[in-house]
Amino acid sequence: MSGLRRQIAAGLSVLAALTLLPRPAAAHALVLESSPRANEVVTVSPSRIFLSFNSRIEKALSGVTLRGPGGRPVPLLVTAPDPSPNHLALSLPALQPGEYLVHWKVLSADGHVTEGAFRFTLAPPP
Ligand SMILES: [Cu+2]
Repeated sequence: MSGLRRQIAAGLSVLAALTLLPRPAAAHALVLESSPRANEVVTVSPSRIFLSFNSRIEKALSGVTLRGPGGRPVPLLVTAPDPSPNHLALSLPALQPGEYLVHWKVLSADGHVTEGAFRFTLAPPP
């Protein structure tokens, strides 16, 4: 092994050790609960999207987008702010049946940006 390779190998093992360290309890924001729930099939157009996180989030620097059937963006209406610092709630227009993708990206109180996505389906009328 050349000196450079040895240094790279040493660096990689330090990195590996760091990623194995336990994380602080105040972890970055993740969705604990949502409405609609991930992969839920709803029969009535939901009036809003609600996300509950495991920590407080910076709402001004956080956002949610919604894509509907065919990947078309769905406008999310400005709604009365949810008073909880852990919650995001957005009003929805009436939705057409089909599959929807909710994508959220938030800045949590610990300074980390996290993002995630989940789907729900609005079933066609019977
Ligand atoms: Cu974090």
